[in-house]
Order: sequence, then structure tokens, then C-alpha cells
Amino acid sequence: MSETLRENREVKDEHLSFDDFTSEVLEDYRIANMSRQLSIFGRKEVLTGKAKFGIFGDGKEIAQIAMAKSFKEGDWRSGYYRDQTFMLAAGLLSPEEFFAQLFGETQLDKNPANGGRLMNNHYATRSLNADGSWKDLTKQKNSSADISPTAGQMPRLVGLAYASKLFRENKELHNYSGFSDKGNEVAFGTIGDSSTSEGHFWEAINAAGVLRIPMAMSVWDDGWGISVPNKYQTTKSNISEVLKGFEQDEKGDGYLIYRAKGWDYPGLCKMYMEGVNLCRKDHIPVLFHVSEMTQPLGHSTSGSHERYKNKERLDWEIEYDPIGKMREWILSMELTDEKTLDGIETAALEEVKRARLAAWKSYSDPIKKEREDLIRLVTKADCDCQKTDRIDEIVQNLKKVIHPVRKDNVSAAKKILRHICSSCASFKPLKSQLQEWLKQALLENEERYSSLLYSETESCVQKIKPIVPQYNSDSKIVNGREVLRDNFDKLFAKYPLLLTFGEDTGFIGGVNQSLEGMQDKYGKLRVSDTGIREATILGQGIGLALRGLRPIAEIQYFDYLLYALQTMSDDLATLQYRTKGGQRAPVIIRTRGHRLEGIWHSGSPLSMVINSIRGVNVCVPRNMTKAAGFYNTLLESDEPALVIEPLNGYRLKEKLPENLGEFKTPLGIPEILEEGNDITLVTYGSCVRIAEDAVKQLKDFDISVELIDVQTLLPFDVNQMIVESVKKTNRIVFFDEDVPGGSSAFMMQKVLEEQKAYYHLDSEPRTITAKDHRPAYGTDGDYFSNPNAEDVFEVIYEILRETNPQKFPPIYKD
Ligand SMILES: Cc1ncc(C[n+]2csc(CCOP(=O)(O)OP(=O)(O)O)c2C)c(N)n1
Ligand SMILES: [Mg+2]
Repeated sequence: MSETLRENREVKDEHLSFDDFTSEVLEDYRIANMSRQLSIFGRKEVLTGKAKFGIFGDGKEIAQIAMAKSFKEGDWRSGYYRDQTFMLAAGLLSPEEFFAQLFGETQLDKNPANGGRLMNNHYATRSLNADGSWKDLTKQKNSSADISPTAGQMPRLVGLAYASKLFRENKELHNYSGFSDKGNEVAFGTIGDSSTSEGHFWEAINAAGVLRIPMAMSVWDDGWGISVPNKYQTTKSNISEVLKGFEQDEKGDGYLIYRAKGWDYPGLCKMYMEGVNLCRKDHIPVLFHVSEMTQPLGHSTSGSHERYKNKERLDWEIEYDPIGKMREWILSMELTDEKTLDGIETAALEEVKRARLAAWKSYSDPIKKEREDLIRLVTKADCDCQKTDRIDEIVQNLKKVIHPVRKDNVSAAKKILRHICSSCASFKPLKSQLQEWLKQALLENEERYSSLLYSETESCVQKIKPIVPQYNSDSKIVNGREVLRDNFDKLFAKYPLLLTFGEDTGFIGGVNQSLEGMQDKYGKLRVSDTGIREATILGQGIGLALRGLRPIAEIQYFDYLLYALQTMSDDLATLQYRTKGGQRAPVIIRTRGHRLEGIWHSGSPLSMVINSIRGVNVCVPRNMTKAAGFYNTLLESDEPALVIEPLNGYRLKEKLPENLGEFKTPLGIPEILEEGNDITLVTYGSCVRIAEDAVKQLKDFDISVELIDVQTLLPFDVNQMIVESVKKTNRIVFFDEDVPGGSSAFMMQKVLEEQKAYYHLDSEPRTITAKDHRPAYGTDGDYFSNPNAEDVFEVIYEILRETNPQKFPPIYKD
């Protein structure tokens, strides 16, 4: 055995026999070849029209195989669309599943990552059973669910790695053995070289360095981001070079940074084994920079790389193809002969062809059968109606589609229905049968494509029983912040998995002191300060929640949620939907808003969230008791939520409930705060107090207002009680301090269109909002930018004046 081989054997396992070592290498070679063929055939499937789009992991095979060797049960991946070889090597993907994803297979047993909801190479393992209960995450290898936005995987990676630290260092968590084996899990990240240009990358790298967490980050460096080369992406065109400042110092602080070439199989194996071992054992973050990777098939099926890579580069990519290099290495090490390797290559090719056929059959057969059933249904009747020809034409066209999809069937059925005459005797049963067919098809497709945006388990927010706050004669009157604080105290005691973190959250207990004393009492692992890094504060929450913890991630002010909005919208809000119930992250995002000062503390851009985070509940409590009640509900449920506390309420007096930690504010249930007959006024959050003031002023003028606090915007009035109010008052105004056409318009659409309040209106429905610009500074800036009690008075007075000009004469000059 040569020296190099002996050295390379040490790369693996010193107890491995030569035969075992050889067979492991050859198995790796098989996987690499199979993966390459998957890319080649996958691309063909797109180019021949059987799949819509394809993006593949060709050229990245060998490093991923090496990485997979260190990926153990309980570990987590947060990666991107090049990782098919890693998934194959880790045993988390079969060739059939690869094709199923490419075709858009909706059966979960065939496409467990996403049930046909995402394009190919977007992976996820299933953490949950069908009933929503947790699987034992330590007994399986885990991949968090991929998203397409470059570097979008980074914030969550911080949380996945941070969970190991908590499970190791917080002894109270050691008996949660289904989530972690005392924190011995590593979170593996992967990212493309160009995506390291994103802010999320830098924020996450810094956060993981500060937190000292077991994050094993690999950069797949192929020198390009589509057509844009490294020199436009990275300072010095070298990511590990510029990350040097993060490298471990003599005190042990910082990253271990490793470098290897994407075609160097033994070097990669050695690097990962050493780096991941240290990462796991000592919870040191590690960066693996894998350069000289190739991309033989180009970026994706959308274009060809010959357009932007010159001949020299293309030739280099052929020469340094990692699979070719691995083959050379195997032969140079005399592990086997050419013939055996040829045999492995052929077998890999055959396996891919078989998998492709099987996956296609499984995907297309049910659709073809659906088409046949539809055609049989339509053609069995015989009729001489004028429109029979039109129906025949639709059927003939449907028959002609070579690769039918469900849309073809449903669209044809809808069109045929239009042409079936209602009078013809022989067609009458056909009409009802086809209506029934269509109804069933739409229901099934609703389940396929629109289910599980929100939880559908027994722990969904709708199933948590509300409990009212209880008071007795000597219940204390306290500042609002104390209601929150004392309630959090109960919650930390009640839920060992609960923790909170954010800017100023730990040592001082929050800028508004609603966590005063909590760090002293519950420790730094449960109540902690973070850097100013909103995206990774949220990502920290998502990753922790994915691993079974119950984080409250605090964003200091609502306006600053913009920094985390991409993560909230693309990652958190879509998580359950995009895995079709395979994963969930019931993180609570706690923030405060409404009316502080000026443009960046307006606290009111609700439309910023309600239209971008469907899938996350949005709670807008009017006081701290309501807010505390939301936390109590949410911690019993399995859903994520944003809770916006009313900033000006921390020092307002509230009665301290006796059943702290227990009372529960329901979501989606508005509250009628004042009964009235003339008009319904709908609002939320801090606007409630302004509305109450206006209602009082209007009473003086004999105008009776029914005041409703919606309490949550998502979900919105699930029992449709606002329309009941409109049936009584026949008039409605929606009031908030968002921009015109913002959340007030959202509420209006819900009530007028969904609840059909339109049919009960006697007056024009109105909205009262802030100005288009964000509020100016100071009391006057606020008064002239935001709606106030006078504005509410005037709009309502005007509406009533229209109905009775004598009783309500004009106040101002027109
Ligand atoms: C935020 C965002 N911007 C742009 C894109 C479009 N896009 C997809 S992949 C890609 C290039 C990524 O290059 P790199 O990170 O080097 O990964 P590679 O594809 O080379 O492996 C771009 C620009 C995207 N998905 N997300
Ligand atoms: Mg690249």
C-alpha cells in the first residue's frame, strides 16, 4: 500500500479494513455518478417538456459526499438548491424522489419534501407525523426546508446551531431526548460563493461567531453566480481570505476555517472529518471553503453557460470535473480497475433511467386516469344539441395533450360544462355528473395546493380554549409592563422549553422593563441579549422552533421588523405550507408598535406584514393584559405569530389578573367594546383608545357608535361578527394609523366582500387612516400625520349628516 493511500485511509477510520475502505470509496463513486446522471436526465426532462424547470447539483458532487460522511442522526442541514448529492449520500433522497420533485409530484409518500409545492432540489425532511406530533428528531437526519432566495437559509441556520448550545448547556432540557442528545448535534449550512455577497450571510456568520455555536458552514465556490464572476461578488475574489478576521485566535474565540478543492476527494474527506468533529465536540463554528468547483450543465435549465464562460474556463471545467478527478484518484491508488469503474458508471446510469420511468409513471398515471374518466363521462351521453360539436372539440383537444396536467382536465371540464344544454334530456344527468366531477376535482386540488398554510392539528390556535382574566376585590392596579412581566414569570416557570432573546432583552429586561428580573431568575440561556441583527434574531427563533424549543424572538420596534421581513415572509410564513405539514416553527415574534415618534417609530405599517406573512398570525392587542393573553394562547398552540404590543401602554394602569399565565385571549375573535346603533367603528391596537375618546365626543351629539376591537388581523373575525353589527347599524367605518389603502382596506375587504356587509349598508363605507407619508416628529408631527379623535369624530359626523342634515348641521366651511 502506498504512503498516500495509508494517509488517506486515516482520513476514514483507522479500524476500517482495506476492503471496507475500498467498498466505501466505490459506493461514493457510485453515488457521485448517479447524482451526475440525475442532473443530466433531469435537464432532459425539462427540455422535452415533462418538467417545468430544473436546477441541479452537477459539479458539486464530491464535496457533498465528503460532507455527508460527517452528518449524523440528529444533525440538521440548512442549504440550497445544489445539494442533491449530499441528500443522496446522507440517505435522505432516492433517485425516484429526485424525479418526483422535478415533475411536481403531489403524493407525499413519493415527494416527501414538499408534496409538489416547490421546484426541484428544494429539500426538507419530515419532522412531524401526520397528526402534527413530533417525530424523534435525534433518530433521523434532518434537513430544514429549503427556500429559493439566495442566503435565505442563513438566519435559520443560526437558530438550528444555537439549539445545540441550549440543549447542552441548559441541564433542564436534557430530558427532552426526542429533540436533542444533550446538544451533540451539528447544524450544516451550504451556500453558493456568490450568495455570500448577501447581508444575511455576514449577519449569520457574525452571530454564530458571537454565540459560539456548532455551525458547519460550507461555501460551494464555482466562481460564478449565474453569469457574474467572483470578482464582482467578493472582495479579493476569495471568501475565506476575507473571512480571516473571523478565524480562531489564541483564546479559542472565532471560527475554524478550512479550505479544499472541489475535486479533491481525499482532501475533502479529511477536512470534513476533522472540522465537523471539533465543531461537534467543542461547539466551535467552522467554515469550509470549497473552491475550484464546476458546473458542467450550466446554472439551470433557463440558459446556457457558454454565453458567459470563455473556452479556457469551459476546458478547465472539463479537466477538473470532480467525478473524473475521483476516478483518476481511485485508479492511481489502485483501489480497483477501469472495468469495475465503467461497470459502476453504467449501473448508475441504468438506475437513473429506471427511477425516471418509475417516477414519471407514478406522477402521470393518475392524471391520465383522471383524463380518461372525464372523457368517458362526457362521451357516454348521446345528444344532438347544437353545442355537441363544441364539446367534441374540447374533448379532442384534451385527448391530444401529450403530457397532460391537472389543469388540462379541470379547464376542459369547466369549458364543457358551459356548453351542456340544460334542457336536453340525455344531457341532464351529464350536467349534474360533470358538476359533481368538477366539485370533487377542485376539492382535491384545494387539498393538494392550498392546504396547511396554518396548522390543522388539535393544537391550532382556533382550538385553544379562551380563558378570561380573573380578578377579585383586592386585585392590584399596576403598570401595563408589570402585567406582562408577572405573566412571563409564570410562563417561564410553566414551560421549560420557553426562552426569549433580543436587543436589550436580557440584562435590563427589555427597554420597557417587561422582563425585569427575569434573567436573574431564569438565567442567561433563557432570557438573553443579542446583537442588533433583526434577520438573525428571527432566524434564531425559526431554527430553535424547528428543533422543538419555544422561542419568543424580540424585535425591539415594529418598524425595524423590515430588516427581518424577508426571513419572516419567505421562510417562516411559508414553512408549514411548503413542507405540506412536514415542519413547523411556532416562533413568537414579539414587538411593540403604534405611535411613538416620527418616521421610523411610527409603529403602524401593518399592511407591511399582513400581506407578506400569510401563514403567521398577527395579533394587535390594545393593552398588556390582552397581549399577555395572546402569549398564553400561543404557547399552548403550535402556530407562529407576531404580537405587536401597544407601545404607549407600558405605563398605563391595568388590573393585574389573578390567573396569570393561564388566561387566554382567543385569536380571530373581535370584541365589542361599546354597543351602539348608528354606526359601527372597527379598529385595533392603540387606535382603540383614540376611538373611545371619539365615541365619547360623538355621544354628546346623540350619535351612538358600536365600537369593535378586532384584536387580531390574521386571523380576522373568524365568526363574522362584524357583519352582525352592520346589520344593526347599516353603517361602517374602518379606522387605523396605517397608510390609506393599508390595513383599513384589508378590513374593509374582509367585511364588505367576505362577510357581505355591502348588502346591509345605507351609507358609503369609509376608512380613516394616516397620511401617505410616515408620521413627522413631535406631538404636532403626529397630530397632523396620524388620525386622531377629531378625525374620527368628523368622518362619523359627516356620514350621519348625510342621513339627517337638519339634526347635524355643517360644522366647518366646505
Ligand atoms: C435574493 C435572490 N436574488 C437573486 C436570485 C436569483 N438567483 C438564483 S441563483 C443565483 C446565483 C447564485 O450563485 P451562487 O450563490 O454562486 O450559487 P451557484 O448557483 O453558483 O451554486 C441568483 C442570482 C435569487 N434566487 N435570490
Ligand atoms: Mg457559484
